[in-house]
Amino acid sequence: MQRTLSIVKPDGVKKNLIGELIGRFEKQGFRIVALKMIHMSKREAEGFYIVHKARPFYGELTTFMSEGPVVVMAIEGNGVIDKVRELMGATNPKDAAPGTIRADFADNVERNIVHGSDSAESASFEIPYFFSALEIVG
Ligand code: DAT
Ligand code: MG
Repeated sequence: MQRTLSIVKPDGVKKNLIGELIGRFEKQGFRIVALKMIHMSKREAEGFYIVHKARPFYGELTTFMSEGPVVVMAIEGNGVIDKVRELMGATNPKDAAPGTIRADFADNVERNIVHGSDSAESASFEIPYFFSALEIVG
């Protein structure tokens, strides 16, 4: 059984897509095992995206991720990491396959609605970044 970390980003929350995104994950048979709404500070967003520190878009990305509330969730299921990435679509909505979350709802590469861990290694950093063991249900 695998777990991934997903985020409804500030643009997704503003567009009232929280239920839409959770619904797409649940329809796959995955279980939400942790969930909360938070408004990250710039510093907290910088910590989450620390792997992208050297990228030219790091400043804009972390300003965007702290511009409003987000919904963070841990999702559990067989193959959930890759499946959530598939449901999200490519990082740039212009390249995202039809019917994916980003193709359906994202304005551009910087404001692309959703995050999902890209590997088991990433998930093992990202889930505990937001949730303690006590906040994740078995
Ligand atoms: P993903 O979110 O698909 O895992 P990523 O980890 O490469 O993509 O990048 C994290 C976020 O950073 C991405 O969702 C949006 C932003 N980003 C990525 N590439 C970008 C670019 N070329 N210009 C602006 N923002 C970018
Ligand atoms: Mg990524």
